[in-house]
Amino acid sequence: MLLARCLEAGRALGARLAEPGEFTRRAFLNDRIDLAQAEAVADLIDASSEAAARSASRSLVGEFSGALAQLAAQMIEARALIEATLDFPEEDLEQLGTIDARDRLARLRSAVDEVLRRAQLGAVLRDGLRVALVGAPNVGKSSLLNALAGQDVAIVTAHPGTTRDRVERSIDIGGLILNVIDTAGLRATSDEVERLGIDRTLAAVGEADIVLELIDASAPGEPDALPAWQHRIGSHALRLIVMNKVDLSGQAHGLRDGRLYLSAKTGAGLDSLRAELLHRAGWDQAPSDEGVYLARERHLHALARTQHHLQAADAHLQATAVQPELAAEELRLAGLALGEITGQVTADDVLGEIFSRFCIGK
Ligand SMILES: Nc1nc2c(ncn2[C@@H]2O[C@H](COP(=O)(O)OP(=O)(O)OP(=O)(O)O)[C@@H](O)[C@H]2O)c(=O)[nH]1
Ligand SMILES: [Mg+2]
Repeated sequence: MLLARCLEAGRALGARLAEPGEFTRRAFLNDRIDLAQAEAVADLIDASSEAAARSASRSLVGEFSGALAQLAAQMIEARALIEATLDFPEEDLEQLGTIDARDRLARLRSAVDEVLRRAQLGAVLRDGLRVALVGAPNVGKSSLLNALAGQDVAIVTAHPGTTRDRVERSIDIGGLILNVIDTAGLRATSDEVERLGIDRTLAAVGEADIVLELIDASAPGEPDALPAWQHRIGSHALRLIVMNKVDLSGQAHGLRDGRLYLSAKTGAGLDSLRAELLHRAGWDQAPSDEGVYLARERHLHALARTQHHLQAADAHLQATAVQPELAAEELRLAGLALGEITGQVTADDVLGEIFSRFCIGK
């Protein structure tokens, strides 16, 4: 109440409420921070895990921007070298320059690769991965969700067809956020509610980054024919078969022949599943969140375009058809693509889009 009165009094005196992200935007427009740092402010506020928060604060102090600045400087050097051969087109100088430039380009490209790799890991850290639990009724999907979450999130019963709505829970495993989606078991059914649930399952499969296909290891033979669902899996998605209920089947738990054997009931094999998920996400190659850039989709696209132009530049320096002027132009375009990340060259509408997602007062 008091706060509202204060605001009212302020407004009566001519003040206005700040727009979303207005303070950060001003810092950016006054060159105190670059765009990647400005985005890191929002990422820090929204961070969904401790690792994400640590990574965002490192971007905020300029770690990501510093790596980009180094790439930009190398790019300018390479371009200067190539342009020099244009000014002095004597035969040997051109040859020498081309060899040196290709060398530099190769180094530059692997440096961009490395930044892109860290940014891709960071994108996972930022947004998490969507994991869908899919399988026939009663195989233990809800039990597995509960076991991973460490609490009873979804209803478990011995009755097939228990889950109808999709149940979602965000779970932190070793700093990686998994949005695990439990779904209705797949089977042919005449029950309308269950059928609607199955439609949701199919939608969840389409959105997933990782599909865990559960099979009851204690039930002999394959389950009855499930409705076709495999074609719903996205092209980028990973698929892992999980054999559940090993406490009943008597099999050992762990990873074998690409299948993960576990018991959602006793918890045996859960650690192997977590380790495998981290591995599949590429997360075990990152020694820690250190050196991972909390990148956004926008950054990944810009880096991919940078990479594309560098590749084109290299093609123009190939011995059979050396065209240094085209190579220099590609390097210039690569620099522009990279500059979009830090906001050296960014259209106003992109800025509007970025800052409008901030909360007011930041
Ligand atoms: N012994 C044993 N029982 C399990 C295990 N996992 C699940 N169950 C039992 O299997 C039954 C079905 O488990 P749910 O987790 O509800 O299975 P669901 O796949 O979600 O089933 P729907 O929601 O009907 O599709 C329950 O009685 C569970 O207690 C396991 O690893 N071992
Ligand atoms: Mg269930």
